[in-house]
Amino acid sequence: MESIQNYIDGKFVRGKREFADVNPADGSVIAQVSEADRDLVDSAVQAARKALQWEWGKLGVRQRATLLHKVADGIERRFDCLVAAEVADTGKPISLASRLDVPRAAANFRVFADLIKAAGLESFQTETPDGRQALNYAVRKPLGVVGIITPWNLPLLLLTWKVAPALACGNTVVVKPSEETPATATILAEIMQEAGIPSGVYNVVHGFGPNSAGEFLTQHSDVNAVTFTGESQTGAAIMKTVAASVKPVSFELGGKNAAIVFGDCDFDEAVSGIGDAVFLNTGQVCLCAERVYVERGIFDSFVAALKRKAETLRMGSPAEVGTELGPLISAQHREKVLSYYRLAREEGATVVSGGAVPEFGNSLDNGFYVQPTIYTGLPESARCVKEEIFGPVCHVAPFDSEEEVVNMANDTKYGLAASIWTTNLKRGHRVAQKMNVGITWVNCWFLRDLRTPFGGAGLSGIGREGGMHSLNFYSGLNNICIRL
Ligand code: NAD
Ligand code: 6OH
Repeated sequence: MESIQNYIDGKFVRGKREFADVNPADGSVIAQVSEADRDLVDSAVQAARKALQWEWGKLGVRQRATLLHKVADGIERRFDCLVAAEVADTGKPISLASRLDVPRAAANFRVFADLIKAAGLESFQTETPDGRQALNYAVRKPLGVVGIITPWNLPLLLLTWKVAPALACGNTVVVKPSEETPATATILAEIMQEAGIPSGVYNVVHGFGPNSAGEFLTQHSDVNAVTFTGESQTGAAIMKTVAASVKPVSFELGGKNAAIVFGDCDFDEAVSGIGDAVFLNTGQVCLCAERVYVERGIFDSFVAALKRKAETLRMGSPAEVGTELGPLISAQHREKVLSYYRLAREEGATVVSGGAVPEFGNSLDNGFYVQPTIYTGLPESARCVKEEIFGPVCHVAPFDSEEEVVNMANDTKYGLAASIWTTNLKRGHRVAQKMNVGITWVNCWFLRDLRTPFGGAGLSGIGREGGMHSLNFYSGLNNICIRL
């Protein structure tokens, strides 16, 4: 049985306790994972502190950027191994891990390595009241040790989305990947070693949240900032923990995203795009659409076309090239999604498609699959329309006017993403600008330029990452004012 260990100060380290890493496609145990207790988390933070003061702290921006490109080279060299590990841990189709997760991990290192070299400094020439001049300029400094806590849905992609800019800015990091998906963060440790990243710069501690590695990391007084992607409730718990020491936080949290389809949309493009927005990664992307609003004139034909799309998705073994839909991440998460499938019926939904557990007649029956599911007929106040389910499921509702649909889309405590489908670009711009979210797509979904701001409003998060927004979060600015 494979064992997955913590990575502290350049060494792989066992903890006192272990937990199982389970393959969600068939319930088999892939590996035993070493859990980091409070002492191991402390060693990881101390190693990161030391590296900050010595090896890493002494490198210039260009040297750091060169090393980050070597990490990207290493990710590309280990492409097959990373894809296999991500597929086994998450159950996502191999086609998705190969086209999105792993290439994007390498791209994260390249983009932030290049960006930090190009990043300028603010400066202002100031006239003083006595008629003289002063020069202000700001210098960028690392925050120190950054604690990085990530979820299981896009494990390596979301981890590197934070590790790359944090290191580019000269910080050192302690990462706590999700307990469900510990493998790729650990392979990345080997890649860091091979690339010549000094010991202590990238540390990995494994474990759970409360009373385990996640909480120990956020409680640690020598961690200077915390960046977190995951559930809104977890974000709230972390915020409480870090409040005592007033650490900067960046939170990318949950969503209950709307897709708005106008009667003048390119119908096939909208069905295909919304099919992805609802079902990609078995609906386990924070940006997925769980609320679809369709203009009444095309409502019936749109629902019928989305149903055809859902029912022709190839569900099966994630390791097979043609598979489009894998399992959910865990038995526990499947129970949560199925509880919403039951609730939808209790709330009076019409089940257009799915709503149950599929049967394969082989080992996949031990996996955590659910059918892709479409509901109609719920009131906007229903819990299934208000709460994040995080599965391959949506509710489709009709609308009659632009004003009505803008109000429905914005009537949520979340505010992560929206998509608008129309061939009237004037309307596309107008409606997009009314969305209370961090990201709005028009005639596309999940089309991401890594330089653009990423984050959410309300329960969907605090702050923005992406491009210069990441560099600004992961660095402290010291403004220097010189009397001339
Ligand atoms: P989660 O909040 O359960 O766990 C995320 C991480 O936090 C895990 O590593 C977990 O061990 C850790 N954790 C849990 N409790 C903790 C605590 N008290 N202190 C410190 N760490 C703790 O989220 P998940 O189930 O892994 O991921 C799914 C959720 O993430 C969904 O809500 C989804 O919308 C959200 N998400 C958001 C984004 C985004 O960018 N906005 C991206 C991906 C996922
Ligand atoms: C959340 O589940 C997905 C976030 C994705 C990104 O930040 C991205 O740009 O790929």
